[in-house]
Amino acid sequence: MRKMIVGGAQMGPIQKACSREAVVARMMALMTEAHGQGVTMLVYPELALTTFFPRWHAADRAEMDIWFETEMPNGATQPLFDLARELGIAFTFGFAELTPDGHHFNTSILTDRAGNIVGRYRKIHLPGHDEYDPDRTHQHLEKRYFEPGDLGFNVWRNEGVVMGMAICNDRRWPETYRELGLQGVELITIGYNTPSVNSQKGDEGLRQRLFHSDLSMQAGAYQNSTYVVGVAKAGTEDGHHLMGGSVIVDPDGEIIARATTEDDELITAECDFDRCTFGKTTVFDFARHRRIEHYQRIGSQ
Ligand code: ING
Repeated sequence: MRKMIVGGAQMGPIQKACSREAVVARMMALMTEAHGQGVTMLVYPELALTTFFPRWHAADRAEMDIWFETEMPNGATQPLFDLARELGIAFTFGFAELTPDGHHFNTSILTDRAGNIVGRYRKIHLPGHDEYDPDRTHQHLEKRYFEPGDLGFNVWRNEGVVMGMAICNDRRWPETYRELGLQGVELITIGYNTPSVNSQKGDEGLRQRLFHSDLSMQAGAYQNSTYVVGVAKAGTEDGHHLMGGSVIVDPDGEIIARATTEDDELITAECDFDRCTFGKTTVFDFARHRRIEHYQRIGSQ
């Protein structure tokens, strides 16, 4: 019986003026609350340490390097790793990564319950555009400030569970889930920062945005018989609204926990990872049922 209480640490807005230290203090408060509820695996949002800076255009991209971390853990985040070790909580969180050789990624790391980093993922599906777009009401310049991830989709056996990571826009692409599903994933963590107002189509509204977010994660969970935990950074950052809607989805695609606010909010659910086995050995027994000779091969249109 592999049961674990999993937590989603939704975070409210982070203003441009907010320091890393103040943000980490909020993350530690959520971790302490999670400990009180028996959580041993905690999921934080995408770009959890800073405001969602890709909404801003900078002519000189190097101006945005202030939002990036050059090492992890570092001075600002070490207290979070120390607390996790003390409380015995594994966690994932997203941050902007600047590598020693000058590459920029939208990154997420995974730790074990002793605070050791056991996995790293760099966001592969970057939405938006790379040059200022005057036709948009809101800029979404992830393609300007990040390179597509170069590590692929991987899983790690962590605390007895096969875990994988994705980030935000990745959750809208079925390939994300299937690449992890083919590796036997049982828990997919997905932090996100999703603007509630579309910068292209007329405002399809928050309701449909939340629907598409749930739809994507519920389908991915069901079709790969895995838990999926989607965790928002939410609320209004310097006048720009990000939707909430953090959820925990079970291997049948059912939502078993959902945030109700747009602030720092902990959601939890008891996850029994042996429940992933049924789907993987029946309806979604990939070896028995998939017919890859009929599927699109890499490189073909
Ligand atoms: N944000 C958004 C996301 O995929 C977006 C971008 C919003 C795409 C709405 C399509 C529709 O949730 C990030 N950071 O990827």
